[in-house]
Amino acid sequence: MQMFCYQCEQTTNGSGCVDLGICGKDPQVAALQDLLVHATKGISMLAHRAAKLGKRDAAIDRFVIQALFATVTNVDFDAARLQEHLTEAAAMRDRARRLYEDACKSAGKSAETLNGPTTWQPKQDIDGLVGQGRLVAITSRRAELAEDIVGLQELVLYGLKGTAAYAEHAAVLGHEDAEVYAITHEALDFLTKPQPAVADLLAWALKVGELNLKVMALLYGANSGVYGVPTPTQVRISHVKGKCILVSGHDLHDLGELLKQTEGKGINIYTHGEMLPCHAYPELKKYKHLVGNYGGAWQDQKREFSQFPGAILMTTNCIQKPKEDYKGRIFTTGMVAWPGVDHIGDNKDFTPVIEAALAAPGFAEDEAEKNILVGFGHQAILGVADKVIDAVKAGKIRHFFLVGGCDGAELGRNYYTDFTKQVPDDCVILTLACGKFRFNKLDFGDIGGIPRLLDLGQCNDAYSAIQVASALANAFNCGVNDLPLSLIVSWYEQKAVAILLTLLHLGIKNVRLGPKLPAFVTPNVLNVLVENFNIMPISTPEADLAKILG
Ligand code: SF4
Ligand code: SF3
Repeated sequence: MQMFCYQCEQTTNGSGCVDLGICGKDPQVAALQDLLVHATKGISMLAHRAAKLGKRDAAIDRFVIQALFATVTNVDFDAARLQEHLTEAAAMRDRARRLYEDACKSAGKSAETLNGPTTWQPKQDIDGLVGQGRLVAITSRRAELAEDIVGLQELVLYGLKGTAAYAEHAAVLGHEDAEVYAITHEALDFLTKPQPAVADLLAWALKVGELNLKVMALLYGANSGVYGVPTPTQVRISHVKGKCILVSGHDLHDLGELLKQTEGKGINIYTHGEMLPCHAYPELKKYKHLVGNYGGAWQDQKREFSQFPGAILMTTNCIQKPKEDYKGRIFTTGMVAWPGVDHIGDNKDFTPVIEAALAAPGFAEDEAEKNILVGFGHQAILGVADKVIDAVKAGKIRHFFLVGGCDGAELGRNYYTDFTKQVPDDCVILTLACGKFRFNKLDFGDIGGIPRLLDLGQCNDAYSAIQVASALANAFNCGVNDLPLSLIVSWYEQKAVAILLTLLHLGIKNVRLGPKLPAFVTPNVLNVLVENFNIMPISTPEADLAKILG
């Protein structure tokens, strides 16, 4: 059986995974995910029309973002769980139909006759669902539509998927926004149009960027509202003696709940990957047993999880096929799933994780203490804005580089390490997301007390980067594109796509993107992006630095 997926950077041969995903997604799971996206479009066609008549339903809204999140790269590899989502999708679609029909009745209008994804009826077994999924895969549209159109449809969809993941993280903390759901439904409805125009697709791509900005702000409000404003914090990156749990992903709520449930149990909690910034949040760092950060970015997990002598909890994405030696002590929660791996449900009872940690040996002794500094969200940076602005005016800071985004396994990603090493001493590096693990343990020193490497946080804290850039532009009375600031972005999955669309929505130009350009961006679409935004691929650190710094 074959599949087609080109939604992430590591896609096979830079064109598409057809036999098996490099990520480990097989054709069966690929078809189920394609069907889930299709089903979600059907729900949104109805929910969008109901919303226009003033009716919404919280369960439908939430389901749609969860379903999109489940199809993000490295999230859900479990066919049985995807089957459950599909069964629920059919029920949600019926609920959305009733919502729309009731809304029509109240408004004295007759309901439109809708076809396509609104009429889908799920087959009863996985094989049947897989067959349905294959009929609605990207390949079915590729047979009918121009490659540019399909690529742009996917650009919009992938942006929505990334945005949905952030919206879900905010929602679990009780922060939701009806407009976010309304725009998501409208965008998914738009994606069902049979012959969309290129101009409309491009406009929707930017609109999804705008939506993502709103959602990242919502998530920043949720994270800092519940756990306090991040402040600069030293984080231990060497282990200490004792039993241990490693928490990976982006979900602060999961970490917060686990910290509560493990308090006084003699278990140390370590952050992994995108959880690193959590050490800067007052209501998380107050727990003494949140002892440090372990390991690097997601693609190193097989080696690092093998060596970690405790339990492991995956909260968002970037799970890889677990090795047998830790399969019994790794757990998933939220939208993440791997067949055969224990899943912690929405009640967030982490007892099995705690038991696995107690049964594992733990670290036998303390490792020599080593620390790194995190916690430079925009509120921390803007707290010393005067100092930063004075340093720029005095010529002590020549240039800012935002070097951030996702990490991945390819050799070409050494570019980001080499680039930061070659950034001259009178320049400041801002970073965010898991790409930072390529260089965040290097010593960059400081400029008059301002650290040369400022870690803004998770990928969603691109929101903070945007706030810092806007504040600097205000202070220097210029536009963001006129600042001595260059963006060197690495991408891997769909959250990075959402952030890229946000940057384009804001009119930010000259982004250098790597390690490779997205396979779904066709040459014609790339030309449009180059003309309007001067987006460009990375070349070599030497050449890029020379060009930027003149
Ligand atoms: Fe391939 Fe990436 Fe799709 Fe996985 S998510 S199947 S690696 S393109
Ligand atoms: Fe990393 Fe997966 Fe994208 Fe949040 S954790 S940035 S790759």
